[in-house]
Amino acid sequence: MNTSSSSLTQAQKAIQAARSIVIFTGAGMSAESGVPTFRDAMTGLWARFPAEALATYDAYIRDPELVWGWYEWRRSKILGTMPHAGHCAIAEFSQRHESAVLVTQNVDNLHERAGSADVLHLHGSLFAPRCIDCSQPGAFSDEHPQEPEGGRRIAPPRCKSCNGLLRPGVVWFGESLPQKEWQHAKVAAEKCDLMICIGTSGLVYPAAGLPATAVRNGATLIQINPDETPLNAIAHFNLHGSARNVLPKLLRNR
Ligand code: BJW
Ligand code: ZN
Repeated sequence: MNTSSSSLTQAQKAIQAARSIVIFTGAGMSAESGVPTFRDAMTGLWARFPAEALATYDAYIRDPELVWGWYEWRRSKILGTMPHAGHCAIAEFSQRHESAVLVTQNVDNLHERAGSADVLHLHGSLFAPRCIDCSQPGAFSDEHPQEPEGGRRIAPPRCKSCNGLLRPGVVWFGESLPQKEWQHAKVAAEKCDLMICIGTSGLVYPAAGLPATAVRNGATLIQINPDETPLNAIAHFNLHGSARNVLPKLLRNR
């Protein structure tokens, strides 16, 4: 971690003084568990396929087997990972600060597996497929699929009610965010006096607007990221380091 100990201490003091906290996470939160981010060069999930080829409804309708197979590969990869010390630090912190709101863009379930409850998933979940026609939820078996690196073509399962195609329960480009979660997150960002933003490139809207909303309403913004992002310009504390290294130190009980 190349965060100076003085900025870490100052950020800890800001957290101690805060009454209403939002923790906002992106793909970098799960990177050290072994889940690839989206935009990191070479390792990013879209290094081989452009986003439009996979993460849109049109792409799914054009080639359901390609898209479903890619998501099954990602689900199998995530099932083989574990939450890290940063996920656990957030879960423990939330138990001590019951009013803290955890908002994630991640479609993995690593926050929940670390013990966090009431996680607001803005971009859905890889574990909640639904029917494209009647929206009825589908279900996966308890088996852990073993998929080849990068995925293979797999025909999507059919809906038990109407025989429509099941789709991944994620939010694709051009789709609205789940309204209940989005409203809750927006109000929490407007009302909080401190937001901790971890591992997001801050490029995908409307979620990327939450930190600016918080700052506009007077909140202190702490960013944890090894790289620069557009949020560097508005954050009060830029802790340059990884989620697994910085979070346990930043959130430890004292
Ligand atoms: C570490 C680390 C470590 C690494 N520790 N950190 C023009 C202007 C404004 C908006 C738009 C526009 N054109 C189109 C739009 C709208 C579009 C959008 O924002 N596009 C932009 C890309 C320009 N948004 C939408 O379409 C949204 N819907 C919407 O707007 O609805 C209204 C509407 C309706 C009808 C028509 C049009 C609009 C929906 C967005 C859905 C996003 N979905 C995805 C895919 C989910 C499914 C899947 O998983 O496949 O969600 S996109 C992808 O990006 C995923 C992520 O949640 C999201 C954000 O990415 P994130 O988390 O920031 O990850 P990365 O990879 O970008 O960054 C990782 C960061 O971690 C980096 O900074 C690293 O440095 C850091 N890091 N290791 C800490 N160890
Ligand atoms: Zn159906």
